[in-house]
Amino acid sequence: MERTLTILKPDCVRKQLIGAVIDKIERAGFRIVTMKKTKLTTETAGEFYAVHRERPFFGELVEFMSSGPCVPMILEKENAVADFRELIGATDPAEAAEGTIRKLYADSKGENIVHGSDSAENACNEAAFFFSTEETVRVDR
Ligand code: 3AN
Repeated sequence: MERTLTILKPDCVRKQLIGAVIDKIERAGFRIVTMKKTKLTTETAGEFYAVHRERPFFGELVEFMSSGPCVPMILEKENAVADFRELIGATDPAEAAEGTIRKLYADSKGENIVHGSDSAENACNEAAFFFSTEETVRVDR
């Protein structure tokens, strides 16, 4: 079993698509290990996306990610990282495959509904960013 970290981004929450997106996620065979609704500040959003600090869209990304509540979740499934990225589709919804979450619901590269970790190692670090070890372990007992 592998874990990945997703965030239902502020556009997903604003459009009242939390349920629709979770439905897609569960139907695709992912188990929700833990989840919560929270709100990033510009500081915490900047920390989460620190690898993109030098990119031209960093400011826009931080503004957007702190613009409203979001829903981070840890998901579990065999091959979770790669399978989840397939389920959400390309970063740019215009390039995302038919039936993917971003193709269905996203407006742009910036406002693209969901985040998905790009490696198992990053998934682990990103999970620790939002959830305590206690939270990720106790729910399974
Ligand atoms: P992904 O989330 O598909 O792994 P990355 O890692 O290339 O995409 O980008 C990280 C985040 O930065 C994306 N989720 C997206 O919201 C944002 N982003 C990427 N490219 C752009 C862009 N050209 N303009 C605005 N935001 C962008």
